[in-house]
Amino acid sequence: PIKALLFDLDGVIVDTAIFHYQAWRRMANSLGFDISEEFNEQLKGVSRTESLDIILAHGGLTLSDETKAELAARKNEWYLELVSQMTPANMLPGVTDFFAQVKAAGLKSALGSVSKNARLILERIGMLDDFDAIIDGTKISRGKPDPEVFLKGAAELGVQPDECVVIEDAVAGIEAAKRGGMLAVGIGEPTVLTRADLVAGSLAALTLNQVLSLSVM
Ligand code: B16
Ligand code: MG
Repeated sequence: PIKALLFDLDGVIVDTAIFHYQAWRRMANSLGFDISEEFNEQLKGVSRTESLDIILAHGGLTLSDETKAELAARKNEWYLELVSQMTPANMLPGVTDFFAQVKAAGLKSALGSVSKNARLILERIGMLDDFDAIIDGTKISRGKPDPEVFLKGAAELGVQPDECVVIEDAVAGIEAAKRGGMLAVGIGEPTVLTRADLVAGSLAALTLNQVLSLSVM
């Protein structure tokens, strides 16, 4: 039986991808090249340092570790300027209602995000107390598609991986769930999230019953 739901943050609960994109774009522009919104897709669910490597490769730049650390810090400052303006209005459609269903059903919930800013974002949108466990970028050493973030979530909740459903918008995140032996619900396009057990356009288009029926299929 399904005992717990593990939620990704960016793309499932809030749309911070647009802020990451704006901050990375500002950094790329400062180095003399540009990145498109389409290019930004591959950065979803990928850690800050890995994202920087992908962007620098795109711009054809090889930089020292010291310079890269400076760039990552500067990007994060620009990103946090945008995050500081967030309010509960930045929650994606359907989040509040879906969490009410999860609570009413007596299921556990955890956050599984590779972001080091996850707690700050949850605080901004008033959801810091809504999770039984929070696993973020400060608690893991490997980003998605490694299953570490979700396996730690299951362990902290005291449930087995096969009792968990991961809700994710990124290809890397669905892959992480599958490698961890968990069911996966994709938020996005079925043509993109091909490995998900079920795909919905948003949490507003998903019911808890649909998720729970995955375990008897
Ligand atoms: P930070 P998630 C991920 O969050 C984002 O999707 C990804 O674009 C970002 O680079 C990563 O967090 C690290 O974020 O720079 O704040 O530590 O989707 O796992 O919730
Ligand atoms: Mg995500």
